[in-house]
Amino acid sequence: MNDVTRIPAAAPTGCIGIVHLGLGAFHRAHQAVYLERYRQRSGDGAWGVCSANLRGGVALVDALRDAGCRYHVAEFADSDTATLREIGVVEQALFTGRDLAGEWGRDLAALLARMASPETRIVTLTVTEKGYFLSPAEGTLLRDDPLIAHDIGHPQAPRTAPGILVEALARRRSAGVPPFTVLCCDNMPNNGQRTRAVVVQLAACRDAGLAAWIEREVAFPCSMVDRIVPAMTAADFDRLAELGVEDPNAVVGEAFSQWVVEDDFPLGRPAWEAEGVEMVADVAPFETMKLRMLNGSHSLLAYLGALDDIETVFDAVSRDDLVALLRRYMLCEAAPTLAMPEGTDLAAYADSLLVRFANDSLRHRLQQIAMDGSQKLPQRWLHGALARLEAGEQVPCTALGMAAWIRYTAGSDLHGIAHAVDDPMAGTFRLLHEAHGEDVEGLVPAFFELDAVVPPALAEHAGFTAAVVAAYRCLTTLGLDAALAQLDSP
Ligand code: NAI
Ligand code: CS2
Repeated sequence: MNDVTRIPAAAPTGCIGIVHLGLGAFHRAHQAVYLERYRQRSGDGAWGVCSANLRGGVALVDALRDAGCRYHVAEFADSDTATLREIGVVEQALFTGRDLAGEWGRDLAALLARMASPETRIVTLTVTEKGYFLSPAEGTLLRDDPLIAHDIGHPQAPRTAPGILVEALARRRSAGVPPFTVLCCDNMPNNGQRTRAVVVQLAACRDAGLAAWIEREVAFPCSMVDRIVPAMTAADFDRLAELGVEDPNAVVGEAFSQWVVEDDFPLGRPAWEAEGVEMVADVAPFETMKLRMLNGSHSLLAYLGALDDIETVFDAVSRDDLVALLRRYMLCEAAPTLAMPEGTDLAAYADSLLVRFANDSLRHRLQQIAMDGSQKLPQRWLHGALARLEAGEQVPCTALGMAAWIRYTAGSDLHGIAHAVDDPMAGTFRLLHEAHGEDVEGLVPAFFELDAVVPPALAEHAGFTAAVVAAYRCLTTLGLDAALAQLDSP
């Protein structure tokens, strides 16, 4: 490592203007970094963060507390150039999930009190796509989910992110405190609107007046978030130790970072613009571009690569045939579905993504990206594929991706090596594979009947179903190389 820049944290202020739900790697490497840079540049100490884990991660919360809530972010431009940034803007860390003894809500009272306080003006979230308990295709609340059912029955002791938002807003309404702004930072289309929808639907299960108040009074701006932040590996911690950073709470990310936010903060916000945050009136074009081109490419690599024993994004884009697939998918199947501002160069954006994917300092495991496909694929592939098909075009790359995803959910790769299927619908997938076995003509349509994932209009497109069946057969009988080669001579 030839070029290392070290930046210490600004002094803590004890002022907490923001509560964050989902103290994961991305929050620590993205929103918290912008806030730390803002605090250091502006001297404005009002926007400290109280971060909470609602599900898992109690060890991280406690380790962060032991470290005075300070941790490090290593930003790698490449394997020779890094910025080591100490983060102090997280002023409090809480845990409200189920602990090792099976008890829920250790710090729930503290979190709800913090969110009900007039000092809290913004609540941000990175709880993963599944943390909103929405049907991925329709965006409707999953009322039958056991945790949502619990929160409907016990609204003052919520266990889900939507439940916590509703209870905190209810307390503010009762106390005459104006509502905080809710800023979703998860990879979902129209993420602010989808968060609003689930919060209002859940509130309506409790009190129609509260639901109407939330609908009328609470701002849910959308945002597009982008920084590749892989889950830490032992090799990452070793590399940081070589740089003199012994920190169990550290995270590693690429140097690139982008945040595009709808400017709708009735109680105010940090002047993020100085840190490069783009404040806009409408995030949708940026969000759709990123979800379909970056995340759609990631998911293609995840399922095709995982089936052929490829471990990381870097390993995958070391193969010319997979780079060719991504380029074709981005330019021929994703880009034509985007409505971008005049002058947007999508070919250049695609090239920039391929450069980022080839960052040799990140070990971004394909298995991590493959997680929660049922929650990701509608916005990454399926909405765009439907648009292309309705325009009379074909989507062979997406068809191959869908074939790979369906095969991936069987729980083994093409060489018979087992892998975990980490997805809220994993049980459903297992039943479908058991029911259909090698009968591809039955298996693919059965997956297409999962209307929580596959829009019915797409499932009814016989040409697409046939293309996925053919791709599945080729992939499973001839392997990845042949399936990729087949794309050019369907
Ligand atoms: P992570 O695994 O480090 O953290 C996941 C967080 O989500 C944890 O705080 C966990 O407690 C919480 N969570 C998971 N399921 C939940 C549930 N059902 N209810 C409440 N909380 C739940 O993952 P990471 O890297 O922080 O990513 C989190 C999200 O951030 C992603 O799902 C994505 O939406 C977004 N994101 C991630 C990027 C990355 O490169 N890691 C980049 C852009 C966005
Ligand atoms: C990845 C994203 O895990 C995944 O699904 O595709 O977390 C990706 O790293 C980010 O969206 C990049 O901004």
